[in-house]
Amino acid sequence: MPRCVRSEGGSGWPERLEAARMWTLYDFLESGNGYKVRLTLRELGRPFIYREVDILRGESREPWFLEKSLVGQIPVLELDDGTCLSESTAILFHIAEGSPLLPVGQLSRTRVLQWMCFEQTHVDGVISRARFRRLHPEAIPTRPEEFEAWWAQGTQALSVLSERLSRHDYLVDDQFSLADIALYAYVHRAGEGGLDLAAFPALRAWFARIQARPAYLPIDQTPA
Ligand SMILES: N[C@@H](CCC(=O)N[C@@H](CS)C(=O)NCC(=O)O)C(=O)O
Repeated sequence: MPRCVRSEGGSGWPERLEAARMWTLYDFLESGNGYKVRLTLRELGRPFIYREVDILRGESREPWFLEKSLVGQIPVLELDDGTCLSESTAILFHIAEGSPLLPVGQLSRTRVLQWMCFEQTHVDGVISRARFRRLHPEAIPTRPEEFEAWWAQGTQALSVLSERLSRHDYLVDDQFSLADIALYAYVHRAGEGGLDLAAFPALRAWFARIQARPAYLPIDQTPA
């Protein structure tokens, strides 16, 4: 696991002292993967330093950031001892241990992980990709048939989620958990990727339940 070199984020000693006490999240505001970590830290009531990394201009591939993330991707959570964690699923599991967001029962924990794996397979790289390419058409040229494939696969994923959420308030054990955070992050913005959420009232009701939580923070709002 890479250890972080504190070469960025302030040169004065008071800032370095502050950074030594606080966790730092390296993130990109519109990223759903980063947003999962932001929402989880808020739910846990854990203060953190938010550090924007401009992935559009390649900042995530600069040497200082590659010391924190071997693959050059956000999110990265730098712990107070300099340890850097990558991959949103792993970060969420690490920080939520012992909290109500991660159930203790073996089967319930496995169900949480199951939904998070579902997200990485059927939502991230599908809905997230359609969204990114629509929001930034200049970044990577996209053929119409690529969008068609993402919309078909993404709609299938929305149907699977909707089937569960038309019968239950939350994804696992009717309790809000990491699974809900992980899936909510990209699914509630699926419309930006060109997917139609109108046909999924159970998903929209689930969005409203999550948005009513006291710790909620919209994806486009920089953490204070
Ligand atoms: N599986 C990873 C995916 C991380 C990822 O795709 N990060 C994107 C932003 S959402 C990124 O950093 N892209 C910039 C790049 O690849 O250069 C996770 O869940 O954290």
